[in-house]
Formats: sequence, C-alpha cells, structure tokens
Amino acid sequence: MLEVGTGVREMAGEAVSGDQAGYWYLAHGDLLACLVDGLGHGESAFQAANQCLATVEQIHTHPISEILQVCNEELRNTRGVAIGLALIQPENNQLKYCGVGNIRATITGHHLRKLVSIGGILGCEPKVQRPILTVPFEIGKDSFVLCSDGMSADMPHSMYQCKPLYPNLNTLIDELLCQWASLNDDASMMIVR
Ligand SMILES: [Mn+2]
Repeated sequence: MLEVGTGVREMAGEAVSGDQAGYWYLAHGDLLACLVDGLGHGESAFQAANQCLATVEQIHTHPISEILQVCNEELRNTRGVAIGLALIQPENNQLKYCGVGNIRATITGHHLRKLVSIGGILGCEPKVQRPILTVPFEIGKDSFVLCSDGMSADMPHSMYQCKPLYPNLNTLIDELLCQWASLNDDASMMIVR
C-alpha cells in the first residue's frame, strides 16, 4: 500500500497556513494526492485552500481533469489557489498529474522526473485546460514529492527513497520543513512512496 507523509507550516507571524494537503485512498490501492497553496498568506489564503480541499473531498473519485474544472468554479468567491493534483495507480505502475500555478512535483528514485505545472490560478481561470501527464511510477522504487513555493528549490531530492534512514515519512518531512521552508511564506510538502 502507498505510504503518505504530509507537512504544513504557516508563515512566521501568521496563526494559520494558506498551504494545505489532502489525500484519499481509492479502490485498487489507488491514491489521490493534493497539495494546495492559497494565494498570499493568512486567513483568506487558509479559507481558499480549505474550500479547495473540501471540494476535492466531495468528488475525489472523479477524473482529475474534472476535479480541477469543478474547483475552478467553486473557488470563484475566494482569492484562488495553486494546486498539484495526482492520481497514483500502483497496480498499473503509473501516475497521472496535473498542476495549476506554482506547485513543484517530482518523481525520485527509479523513474526520476520533474512534472511541469502550468501557470495560472485555480478559481480565477476562464476554463482549466491543462494536459494530464501520465508517467511511470513503481511502488517500492519511486517516491512522489509535492512542494509549495515556500520550500526552497535547493532542497535535495535524493533521500526520500531511503527507508532504512527514514522509516517514518512525517519525521523526514518535519526535518525538511525545518531546513528548507521559507519564513516569509507558508510552506508545505507531501511525499508518497
Ligand atoms: Mn506560497
């Protein structure tokens, strides 16, 4: 079964984080993984991110292209979010990904790859028409990493696969947040392996 770790930290001086993470286990061991960065920071960013995750929750078994379309409409009364949304299907050794705005998505391990997110703001687009990337992902060999732009782009991506060194993903993520999260922005990340 896929293992998931998440970590979220608020910008220094804020009480809440505009970054939020959510994931849902589906049939056949599939997993829907979602990292959201509400624009800016503080309460309004927090509200936008929560409203996005609540919308995904309602339709989390639907195709990811449809989830993005629905969120884009449902978030119109918010300031909008950046999102990284992935459907991981271990039985087929594949991962489908689509991102809007500045969320970084990477596969590390055997099938090393950066997944391109396309600019924009979910909740503010006339229509969300983004290509869905389908790439190889093998459980036991690969890890999938989602980061918001509050995490330094210099963070190394080599250690996540090392289970003996990091048997607990949340402990690893806590360490990474301490080392690589900006104090001037909300920061978040998710690792799936
Ligand atoms: Mn941010």
